[in-house]
Amino acid sequence: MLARAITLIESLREDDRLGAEDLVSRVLPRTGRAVRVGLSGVPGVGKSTFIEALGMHLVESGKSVAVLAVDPSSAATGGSILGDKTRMPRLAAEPRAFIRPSPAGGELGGVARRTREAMLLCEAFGFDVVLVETVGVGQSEAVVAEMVDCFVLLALPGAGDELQGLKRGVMELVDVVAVNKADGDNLIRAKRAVRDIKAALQYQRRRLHAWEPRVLPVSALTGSGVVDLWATVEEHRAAIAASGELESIRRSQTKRWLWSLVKEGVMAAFRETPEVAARLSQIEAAVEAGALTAPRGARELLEAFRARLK
Ligand SMILES: Nc1nc2c(ncn2[C@@H]2O[C@H](COP(=O)(O)OP(=O)(O)OP(=O)(O)O)[C@@H](O)[C@H]2O)c(=O)[nH]1
Ligand SMILES: [Mg+2]
Repeated sequence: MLARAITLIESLREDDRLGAEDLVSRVLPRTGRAVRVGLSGVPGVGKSTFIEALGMHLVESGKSVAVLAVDPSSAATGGSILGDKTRMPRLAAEPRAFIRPSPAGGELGGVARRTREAMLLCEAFGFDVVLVETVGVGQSEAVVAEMVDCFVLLALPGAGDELQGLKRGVMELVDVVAVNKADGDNLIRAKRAVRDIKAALQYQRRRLHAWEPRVLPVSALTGSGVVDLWATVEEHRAAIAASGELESIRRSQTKRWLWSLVKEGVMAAFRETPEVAARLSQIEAAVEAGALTAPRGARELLEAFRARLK
């Protein structure tokens, strides 16, 4: 039923839209209790393996967990729904777990259009924890950080900052950095990476009053550090709940949700306006060819759009 509900809210069909809106409004009063965790990292860092380990730990401690994995198959990085399912074989077989891969849909650098709504449905269905997995490409980390309580970045031992997706903008969003693959020959390098990332985080403005970002080594493969990581997420949650920041974060997230839907609707209306549609490809081509400047091209299209609104 949950899978079908998510399919409904993800539907692009015009005649599904009202039903989807209705469903979201009706489940909304039943949401808000789950712990919402975002998980990101470069391809191959071990997100799927880690979620399997963390998910099993949660299930074994009596919690139910929903995983919303954004399928990057359409992005340049490769990967696939099947790949993810086969990397979470134990969790996929757990009755208290739900795994939902969603196509990234080419928008927002790898986050499904309706991940936020899917997350709310999972909460309404009673899941204690919702994990949103996304590949760290484009704007996806920011988009995910904007819909969760706690944002966890998986990093690799010993890779350069650029390789890690440790872009400045991303480091400002993290609540917890987990240096994965801290096992075998990697152990020493992982410890060094933990130290380096901690040092880098010290020079950065604190985003929350009640929480200073933590860095810890984990191994999705052996399971070491997974329990500590979850304890850290719970500590984070308790701290921001006590400071009132959980409440304020969620309020501002709801406002951004409104705006993202408005933007989406305005863009759709823009493209669907006949006067715009009729000139769009010509203007795009002219701008590409350098025959028309981008500001002029944009103005022409926006004037056509505004004229229609009057
Ligand atoms: N040694 C070691 N290998 C790991 C660990 N976690 C994952 N791996 C391996 O790293 C590879 C990539 O792991 P995935 O879990 O598929 O990584 P991912 O981040 O989900 O990758 P994408 O879905 O492609 O973005 C696999 O071969 C894993 O077995 C770990 O803790 N230690
Ligand atoms: Mg994966």
